[in-house]
Amino acid sequence: MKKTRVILTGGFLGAGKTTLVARAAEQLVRRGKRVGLITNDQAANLVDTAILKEAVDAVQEVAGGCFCCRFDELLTAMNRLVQTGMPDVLLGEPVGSCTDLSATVLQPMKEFYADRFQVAPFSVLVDVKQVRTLERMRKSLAESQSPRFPENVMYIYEKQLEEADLIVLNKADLLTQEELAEVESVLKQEFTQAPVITISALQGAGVEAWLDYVLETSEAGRTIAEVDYDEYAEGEAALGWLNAAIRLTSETGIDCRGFCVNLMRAMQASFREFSAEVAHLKLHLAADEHTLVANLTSNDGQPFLRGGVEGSPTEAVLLVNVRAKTDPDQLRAITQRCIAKVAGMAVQATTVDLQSFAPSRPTPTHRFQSVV
Ligand SMILES: Nc1nc2c(ncn2[C@@H]2O[C@H](COP(=O)(O)OP(=O)(O)OP(=O)(O)O)[C@@H](O)[C@H]2O)c(=O)[nH]1
Ligand SMILES: [Mg+2]
Repeated sequence: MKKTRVILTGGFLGAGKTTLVARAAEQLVRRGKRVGLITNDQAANLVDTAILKEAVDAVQEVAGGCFCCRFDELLTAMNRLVQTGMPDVLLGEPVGSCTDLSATVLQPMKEFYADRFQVAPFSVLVDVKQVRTLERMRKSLAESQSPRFPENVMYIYEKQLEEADLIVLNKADLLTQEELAEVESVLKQEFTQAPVITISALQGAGVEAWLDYVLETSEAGRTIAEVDYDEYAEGEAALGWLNAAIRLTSETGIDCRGFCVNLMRAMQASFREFSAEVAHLKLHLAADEHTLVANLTSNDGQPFLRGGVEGSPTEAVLLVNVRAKTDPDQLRAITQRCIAKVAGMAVQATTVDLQSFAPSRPTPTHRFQSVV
């Protein structure tokens, strides 16, 4: 039986996993490969699923917990994709606050399902800007700014890198060659177990080379990091999580781009006001078969928008996903207040579904102590 190659792409919230998976899926299709994608989150209404469905049809979602705690659901999703599309390659994106995936997902997959799936080296994406923050923390050079996230959140970030088979330094377009070389050398010194490859998932540089590597290299899950689950759980719980689906209607028509820009700005202003550092705010607005996506990955960053909706539709569906260092009640209050403010009198915003919570303690289905 032909085996399906499984490429898992981890890394912290906002590192660029979905951008890479979407681009890789398109390149694989161009290479004549059949592709299936699997998204993952703690709750429903995923922006990532909506985005990736624009890249390929075969997308399955594991929602309601991370791959490690929902291992059986992950396998069900993988098998469903295999049965329906006979894919050559499956690409999976674990939750960005998740770590210990080598012990809890890669090893069990190798041990129990080697007849069906061939696991590729585990790639961990890292945002060039985030590495610089880590470097400053390490050197205790807080400069004028304090670290974006508390130490227990940074613990997860470091553990992710420690278990990587391949570190993928992303957003290379944001730094000069000199700065990139400096960041690469920090990573190589700190995380000696994995080679480092530099890409720009957004612009495409290095993505073909990354694909060649993960398609051709067979060693996967080479390292299991030592993870203290108390600290890991505390780090995850320090982040508030919110997923919502909102129906927008207006008799006079909705200025979709204006709505998204204003909502991003209003939420960014509130995050700053309440010192609620955002890890990732994602919006997906769909109307009349068109879509618009907006992202914000730090309180002092620029909102990123792509896509667009033509004209002024009278109805739209907005998905809002937020992960920020704040408690879930405050996150809910900020989100609801900002949506109401931006909608004003002209647009009616009806909440179809809204979940806000702090992720609960991870309890993996399997947890291997050693590499198989
Ligand atoms: N400049 C630049 N931006 C990038 C690059 N890759 C991704 N981004 C941007 O980073 C933001 C987050 O990207 P995503 O792909 O959604 O990140 P993610 O890792 O999937 O985030 P989560 O699903 O929240 O964990 C978006 O605004 C992307 O456009 C890149 O190579 N360069
Ligand atoms: Mg994503």
